[in-house]
Amino acid sequence: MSSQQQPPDVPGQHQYRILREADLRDYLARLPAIAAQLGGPPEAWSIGEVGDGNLNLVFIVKGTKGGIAVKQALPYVRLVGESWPLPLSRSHYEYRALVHQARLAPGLVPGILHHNEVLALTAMELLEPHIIMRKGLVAGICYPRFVDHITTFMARTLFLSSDLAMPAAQKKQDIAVFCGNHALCKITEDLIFTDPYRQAEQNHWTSPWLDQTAAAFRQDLDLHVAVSRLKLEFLARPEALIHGDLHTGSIMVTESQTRVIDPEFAFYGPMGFDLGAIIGNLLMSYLASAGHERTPGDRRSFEAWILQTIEHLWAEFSRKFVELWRAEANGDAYPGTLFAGQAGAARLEIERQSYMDRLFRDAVGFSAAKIIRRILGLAHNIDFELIEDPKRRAICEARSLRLARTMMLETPSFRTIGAVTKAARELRDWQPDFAT
Ligand code: SR1
Ligand code: MG
Repeated sequence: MSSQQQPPDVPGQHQYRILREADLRDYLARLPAIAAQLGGPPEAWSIGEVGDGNLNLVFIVKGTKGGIAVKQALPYVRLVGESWPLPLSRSHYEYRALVHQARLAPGLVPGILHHNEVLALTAMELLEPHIIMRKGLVAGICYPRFVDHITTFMARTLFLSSDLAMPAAQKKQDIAVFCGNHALCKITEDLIFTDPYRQAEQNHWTSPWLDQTAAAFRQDLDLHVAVSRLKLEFLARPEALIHGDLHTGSIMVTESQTRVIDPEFAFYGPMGFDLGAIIGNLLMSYLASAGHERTPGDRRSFEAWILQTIEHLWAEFSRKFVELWRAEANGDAYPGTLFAGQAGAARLEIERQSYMDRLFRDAVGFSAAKIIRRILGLAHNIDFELIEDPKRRAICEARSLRLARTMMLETPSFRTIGAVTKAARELRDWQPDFAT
């Protein structure tokens, strides 16, 4: 990684500017290692802006020898425009998080080639032929290695940045490194934990079919209490360095490889938020699937795979996390001296199970919040948006909202991941009133 290697001094280099393609070509041409990796004369490089996310520019640059991806933060939210300014510093936090994750979970994040703080720009390994996982799931593709990879990523990044693994002083220093990323946290605090439950200008949903449900969610005080408790967890529990936006659009896959991208929302927060993001997004993929059927039942085997994936995901995460706890408990939590001898070891093992049960409940609650925001809030997902017939889409969304509401209000009744998949399976063919 050559973040130190900056291009030779040229006018304007020390100022942020939004890079256009020609500008980027000149910039990259002045970075010898990158120019060599691309190969051929810079005039022959192909450069295309391919970003389809909500916040940034993403370029793919290809030369005669190879390609790279370049991400540049915009000073505003791309989805909304210049009326919603957003600090460029998110690029700094994303870079720090990528470095950290590469150390804790090697091979599961893209390699960094270059970072420029002023331009809020990072050049990365081009992931090819990987695709955004969400796109693959919409197409009904199964990913047999995904569970193993994502559970390794989550168990290692979460456990190894927690008080179970890190001495308190070191962890507090790390919290400080990321605590300036509060503007990105605020997006989550508003868009996930607040706006879907109140009148907010940018909320939207599949109208008119979901009008009543959206209104009911705005009146439902039990739901407001439940989501506010989750928000408080998000605000006040710096448990581990979380990715902060770990949905299926932040993962690139092939059948045999998985890479987690885009950790610009990273900060020290509750572990259950990352787990809930993955589980909630897989649940949406499952309940959106009926909307993508070309003939009735033609996606049943994909749907069975998704539910199995959700079950394996929790089981494997939990197994790997506890294994790390047994082997690498170098933190200040649960001091070994308090759990000496056979009796101590046995008691600690029981405590590990109760810790995992609490983490599971957190994940169930956060999953529900992630589902609700994608259907009633500002930023939706293609799992539902690509279902062209709006009534058909609304039926899939209504099933998901019903599941999410139950998960949020009756979290402790979901004692196992099997209870979650069972509830989702039972809603697969449920017909809301407006369906008939
Ligand atoms: C205004 S940003 C909306 C969403 O895009 C990102 O991917 C995050 O999920 C954020 O909540
Ligand atoms: Mg993103």
